[in-house]
Amino acid sequence: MRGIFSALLGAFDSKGRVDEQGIHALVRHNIGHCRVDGLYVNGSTGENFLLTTEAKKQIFSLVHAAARGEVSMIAQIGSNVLEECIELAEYTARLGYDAVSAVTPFYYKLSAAEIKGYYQKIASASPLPLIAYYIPSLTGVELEFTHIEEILRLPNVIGLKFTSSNFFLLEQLRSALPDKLIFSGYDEMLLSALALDVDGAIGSTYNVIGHWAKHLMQSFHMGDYTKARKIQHHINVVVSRILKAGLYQTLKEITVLYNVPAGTCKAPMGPIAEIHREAAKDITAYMQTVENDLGCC
Ligand code: MN9
Repeated sequence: MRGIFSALLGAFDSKGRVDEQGIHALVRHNIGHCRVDGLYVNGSTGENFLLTTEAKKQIFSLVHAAARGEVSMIAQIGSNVLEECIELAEYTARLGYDAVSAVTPFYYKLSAAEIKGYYQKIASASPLPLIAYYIPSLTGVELEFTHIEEILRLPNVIGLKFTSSNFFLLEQLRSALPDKLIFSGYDEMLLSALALDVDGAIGSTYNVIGHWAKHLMQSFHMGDYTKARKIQHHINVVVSRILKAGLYQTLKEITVLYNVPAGTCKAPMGPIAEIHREAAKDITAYMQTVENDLGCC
């Protein structure tokens, strides 16, 4: 449960139905081409918060079958509905996932004690160990150091997916909790997070450049910081172009150029349009020049 994990993209048809072939192809591309160490399934990148419980189960099952036990698997089961969290934790445990992860509950302004109670209820009911998912930019939920620390010290909570640029907070958490797994969530900050001794990273761009992130991590651990900075720079060029055109649509369109039919996004997210297709072509050409230059990927 260390290293580079893709926050797996979802694959849907124009009616919003799960695209089974697309999911299968995405999983194989992540494992075969991007060589990721693991998959983080039904997170933000998987459009999880637009899905019915049935669609979530369908994706958990399809992804698990396509991965054939070759990589570590984390199931994001967090939701504002505690009964659903527990049902999905039990479901993914039966499928054979390695861990579950749960986003902080959002929308209602819950107190820190209520959020801790949410994690306590999931962790005590879940057959699988739990990784808390902190992403204040999307949930609007900001937690203080002591509150996150208390959550991570709950029984059966083994780690944190930290998608925040608050590296003051990240350093405090790492120092206080040396035995917990901490995954960095912003792909553009991977090198900075490695300097604070994270155990790995979970990100959306790893669906297309996970192999770059793996190479960055190896360079960092071998002490080649010049190389690590160079790879981070290339990752950041890709990230900024993808963000400018539209994150999930552009990522899917890049995978299409690698013969992965990742379908479209699920409404109310917009479909893939010309702007994403043009950006994908331009980014893929850039990726190829980088890979020739690095001679590594
Ligand atoms: O899983 C991802 N966050 C979201 C983490 O999708 C909201 C990141 O990988 C970002 O997409 C990426 C670009 O900012 O770092």
